[in-house]
Amino acid sequence: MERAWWKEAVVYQVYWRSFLDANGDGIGDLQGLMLRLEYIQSLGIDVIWLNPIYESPDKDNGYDIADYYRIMAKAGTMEQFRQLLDKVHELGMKLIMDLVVNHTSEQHVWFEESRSSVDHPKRDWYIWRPGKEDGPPNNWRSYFEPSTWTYDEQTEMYYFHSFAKEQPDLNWRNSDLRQEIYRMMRFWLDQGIDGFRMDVINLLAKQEGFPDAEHPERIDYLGNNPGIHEYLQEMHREILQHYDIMTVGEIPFVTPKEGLLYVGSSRKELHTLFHFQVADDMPVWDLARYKEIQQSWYEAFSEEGWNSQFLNNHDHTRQVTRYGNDAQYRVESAKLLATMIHTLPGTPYVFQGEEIGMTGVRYSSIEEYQDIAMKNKYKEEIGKGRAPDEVLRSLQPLSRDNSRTPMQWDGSKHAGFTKGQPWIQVNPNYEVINVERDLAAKDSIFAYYQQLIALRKTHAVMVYGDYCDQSAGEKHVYAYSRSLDGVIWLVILNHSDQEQFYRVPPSLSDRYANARLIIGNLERSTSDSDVVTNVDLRLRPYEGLIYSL
Ligand code: TEU
Ligand code: CA
Repeated sequence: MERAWWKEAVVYQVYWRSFLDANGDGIGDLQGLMLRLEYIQSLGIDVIWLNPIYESPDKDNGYDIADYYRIMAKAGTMEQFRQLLDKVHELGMKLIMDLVVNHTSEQHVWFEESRSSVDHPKRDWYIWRPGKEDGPPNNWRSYFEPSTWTYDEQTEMYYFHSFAKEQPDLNWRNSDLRQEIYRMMRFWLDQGIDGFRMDVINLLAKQEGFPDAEHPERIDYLGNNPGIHEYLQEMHREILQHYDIMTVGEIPFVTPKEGLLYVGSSRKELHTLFHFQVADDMPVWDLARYKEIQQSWYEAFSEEGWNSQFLNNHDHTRQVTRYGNDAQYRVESAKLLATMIHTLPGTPYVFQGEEIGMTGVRYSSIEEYQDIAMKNKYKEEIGKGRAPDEVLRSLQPLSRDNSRTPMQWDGSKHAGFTKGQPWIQVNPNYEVINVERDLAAKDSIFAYYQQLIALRKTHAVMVYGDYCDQSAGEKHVYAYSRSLDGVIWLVILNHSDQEQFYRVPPSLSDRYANARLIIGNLERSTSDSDVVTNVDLRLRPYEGLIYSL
């Protein structure tokens, strides 16, 4: 496997509007991030991924862009951005930006022009179709609305949107549009940024003719359509190959085999991807499915291709709440999940606040929620006559706002996030869960992340080692080895709130007799006697261990 800096890196995702508010308007900003770069660096982070900061009416928190060349006032100014980028580099880190080119805001001047008349030269930059018998052109559902089509009176046609109606999709068949996007990418790369996280990049190509779907609720017809690889190869040829950057595509609805088509090095498209098999198939922890997913991606990427490891981001409920145990075993399970993410094959991501074990939130009324996906879905379900309370309860566990609450810096009002009124309510547990407390404690989640991340810097086996599942048939224990040039690491993870026994497989038991503990998430004294018999290891609830064999 070829070596590369973006394979060895650990990426930290900054959802800036919830990170730190420097000017007291209740919204995080670039100045706030600037003030905490040393904090991020102290964790051992190599790359920061910054969610969209471009000019936007903010219907979908910056994913509805009105001007790709300007920075939204809430975030700050271009001058501040340049300072930020310089300081990131001075501190030895890199910065990648969100690239949102499947759609723009309806307030982008391109869309205003496109909708103005059927003859406008930019008409074809978006997707327009006449309706059918008083209805939309087909039966597709969008991510955030019951239909992908919205009727526009000006020209009496429908436009297409994969997300909200305020986010019309661009027409990538138009080569002028593509060139304009490449020009914009060049602009940002020439500022010195280190790459892109590409928003729903596999949605760019649309199905020919927009046929009705048999299962409109699956929405998978939105992605991976013929033409997508030509677009990405063109983008690579024109732009990406000329820079030493990292590209990670957000790619929903892909199997490992399809995923390889986006990130296989011989394909000349992207470096790595986020797939959503875990997020989509596992509303709650499911060890058997998780192992299967890891195995199949590992096999698909054995020759070329590179995975990304994450369990949460700004769209998905915080991992300790969703996949760990955020009550009795919050600290233990947060560290357990970290041990896993940082030792599986692929580049690991840390979503802000994960490093102190921040949890999901349950607001008591729909008014406190801000997320457009949540609010639209709520309206739709109420419209069907369902009881408001029940709808609220059913949407809470996976609401995107679970991960968007302000970063909890300390125990003061609003968790030290802002001196004003936060744009979204702080999680009430901030007095117990906050950065100040974690930094003061030796055995904190933060300290554990520091150690794990430091290990990656000195042990190539963590990055490049061959992966092998060592826990076939186990119901609660996930164990796997990573091996490289004679070094073998064995990772053993108890994903349950009960004691478990793990039997080291015969093929490893000789070496296990001389095992050295690299790191564990619970205190372990020699009297705990690691080894119960020669090969049976007693694991406490949510215990995670890495041995060098
Ligand atoms: O998210 C796209 C999105 O909703 C999916 O990738 C989803 O997470 C996946 O299918 C798993 O179910 C991106 C942004 O991250 C999100 O915040 C934006 O709202 C959206 O695109 C539109 O730009
Ligand atoms: Ca602010």
